[in-house]
Amino acid sequence: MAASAVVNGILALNSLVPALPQSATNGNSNLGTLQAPTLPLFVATPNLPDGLPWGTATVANTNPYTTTPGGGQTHSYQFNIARGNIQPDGVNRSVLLVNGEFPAPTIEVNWGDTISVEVCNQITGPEEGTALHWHGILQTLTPWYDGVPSVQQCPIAPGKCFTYTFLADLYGTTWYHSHYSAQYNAGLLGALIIHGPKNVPYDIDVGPVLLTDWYHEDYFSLVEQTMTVGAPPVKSDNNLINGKMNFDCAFVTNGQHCTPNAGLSKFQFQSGKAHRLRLINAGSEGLQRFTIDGHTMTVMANDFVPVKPYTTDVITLGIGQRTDVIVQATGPPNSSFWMRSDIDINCSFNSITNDPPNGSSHALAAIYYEDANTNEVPTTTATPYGDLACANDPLSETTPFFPFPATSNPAVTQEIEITFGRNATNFSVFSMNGESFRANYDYSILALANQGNLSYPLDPEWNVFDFGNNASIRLVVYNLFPASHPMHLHGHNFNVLAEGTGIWDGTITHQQNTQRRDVQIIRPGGSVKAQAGYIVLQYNADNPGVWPFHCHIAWHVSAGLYINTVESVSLLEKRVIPQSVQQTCTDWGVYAHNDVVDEIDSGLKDRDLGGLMPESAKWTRRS
Ligand SMILES: *[C@@H]1O[C@H](CO)[C@@H](O)[C@H](O)[C@H]1NC(C)=O
Ligand SMILES: *[C@@H]1O[C@H](CO)[C@@H](O)[C@H](O)[C@H]1NC(C)=O
Ligand SMILES: *[C@@H]1O[C@H](CO)[C@@H](O)[C@H](O)[C@H]1NC(C)=O
Ligand SMILES: *[C@@H]1O[C@H](CO)[C@@H](O)[C@H](O)[C@H]1NC(C)=O
Ligand SMILES: *[C@@H]1O[C@H](CO)[C@@H](O)[C@H](O)[C@H]1NC(C)=O
Ligand SMILES: *[C@@H]1O[C@H](CO)[C@@H](O)[C@H](O)[C@H]1NC(C)=O
Ligand SMILES: *[C@@H]1O[C@H](CO)[C@@H](O)[C@H](O)[C@H]1NC(C)=O
Ligand SMILES: *[C@@H]1O[C@H](CO)[C@@H](O)[C@H](O)[C@H]1NC(C)=O
Ligand SMILES: [Cu+2]
Repeated sequence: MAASAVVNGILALNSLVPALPQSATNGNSNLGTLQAPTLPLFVATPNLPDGLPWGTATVANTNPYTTTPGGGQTHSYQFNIARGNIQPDGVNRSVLLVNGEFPAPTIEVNWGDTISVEVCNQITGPEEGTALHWHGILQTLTPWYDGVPSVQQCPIAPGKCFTYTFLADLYGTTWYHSHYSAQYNAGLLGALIIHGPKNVPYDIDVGPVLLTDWYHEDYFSLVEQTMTVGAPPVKSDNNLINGKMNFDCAFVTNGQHCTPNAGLSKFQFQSGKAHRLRLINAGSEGLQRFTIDGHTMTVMANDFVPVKPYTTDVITLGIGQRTDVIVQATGPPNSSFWMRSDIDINCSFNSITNDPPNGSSHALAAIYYEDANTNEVPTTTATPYGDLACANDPLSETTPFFPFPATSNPAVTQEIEITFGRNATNFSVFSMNGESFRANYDYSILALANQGNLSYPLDPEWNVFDFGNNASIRLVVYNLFPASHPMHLHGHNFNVLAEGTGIWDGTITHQQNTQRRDVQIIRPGGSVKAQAGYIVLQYNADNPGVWPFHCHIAWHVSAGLYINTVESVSLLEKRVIPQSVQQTCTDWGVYAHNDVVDEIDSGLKDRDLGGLMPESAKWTRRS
């Protein structure tokens, strides 16, 4: 088959009957099929006002950072993580699945509910540690359930289970993923939906639309490639919507079994109705540009922050970012349209870049109105969006519904420079203020901080920024690297005071009501500060804990683009860490003593200390 035939063929196929069954492409998941239900899936709590835990709270009248509705339910989940072989785009590869599903199961709760997830590590052949992070959840009062190994827990050892229990403290759209090395690249990611007050009316909640760049190699090889001086950059092989896409089998490079026209995701629209789509960039590197042929989109929230609605043709999402949009179904009842998401190859790397329409950087899914034949191939044309910067939409476009002004005199201002280079033994690494992060899985920095210990000998590579008891923190970040980075802070929605290129001149956009979110893209920069990309972020120290601040590109964080911020340390010292969290370190210590752990990236290093620390030095429970 000619190289171009299959992928070009997506647009020239006679029908969209998938060549593979859903079980072959996505295991037990029904996402991406017309059988995937709209949301909500559950009935609201009956004995509460309006059946809703948040009663009369609205987006505009309630400060979500100080208020969470009481009386919520607890939703319990059991997650078994194991290896599997699936063909999401027709190419057979080994992946990591939760309960046999790719994407992993959608978690769906109400604001104020408690989420309890028992995670069992059943990864074998070979074994690996794991840990799940609940992106954007504040974890106020439960900083030990944030899920970053070596920071708030030790990895969940093979054969062990660990239960995360935390409050759904904000509402909107997010996701969860492994935070162990670049493991989520192998498929360990899923949507997390928290229903709350609505700032824009709509009829149908279509649910998550996960946009993920996709790779045919295993993540460990890709991390090795990332860290090898002189090696070409890691490039994605395809781009998926809800875990599905076709691939041109002529481009398979390593002999994997490949089936053409494996099957695209399909969505159902009702003519005349308003649809909510929850867009999530859950990929490893690619910056996504999302469009729907023949439709505009109304933005209602960015990350967990509801915003005054604005209409656009194209949504830009860096890794980790979410945008909730309303799409008015203006087409006739028998119509069908292409949904598209493009990895912007000016900002990201894809292995097949002779586009359009060949490029595997272009994800497609079909939207069928109620009377359309759901196997027909849409014939609509793409919405053009011109030359866009490797950046988020201008800050001036975004106005959060609930204003949360940032103080003009933060207690501490920390400047941070992002650079790229090689370390003393010739591996490629990213650094923040000259230091590249390296984890040590035998420790939890949170547990040490809880004991008042922020003076450990390994301090430099743990990249700890101890902000003591400062009440507000401003981060002025400069990027001296020629690609953008989606920068993510755990435990907070930060105010985004400014972003741009050059030296920040002190100007703040919408000072009384800046954009807030939990990931913000910093622009590419030149190699000197005067030509750097910058972002200026600020947040109040109202959440005692150890909170990572890092680039969300899997390859960059693996290469050390990561710091730990210690917040409100004297309050942190008063917290009592649950015994089960301590147990992860005991179990990991036993496992790492007996097994050789492959060590390569920032998240996998098990530093040689001349033997492991005695157990007592690792964990002392503070009472
Ligand atoms: C599609 O790819 C083939 C093979 O690389 C190439 O010959 C052709 O020009 C491409 N078509 C477009 C439209 O880019
Ligand atoms: C996928 O690869 C695995 C492991 O090599 C193999 O066991 C399985 O049969 C393959 N599946 C297909 C459809 O080729
Ligand atoms: C949809 O219905 C219109 C009006 O009846 C008709 O003109 C058109 O051909 C139909 N389109 C399809 C794809 O069936
Ligand atoms: C990529 O850059 C080229 C050259 O500047 C430009 O023509 C093109 O529109 C850009 N693509 C996007 C998606 O911005
Ligand atoms: C350089 O990075 C590699 C890969 O992370 C690591 O194995 C090595 O120990 C580092 N070298 C130094 C001197 O830190
Ligand atoms: C690192 O590479 C440089 C040249 O690229 C070489 O001069 C130097 O000896 C290497 N260092 C180590 C520790 O291998
Ligand atoms: C802090 O913790 C490290 C690592 O366990 C240990 O080596 C060091 O002695 C501790 N410092 C104090 C003051 O307890
Ligand atoms: C504020 O943070 C700085 C470090 O950035 C630290 O030196 C200082 O002691 C902190 N102040 C308080 C009151 O904790
Ligand atoms: Cu980055």
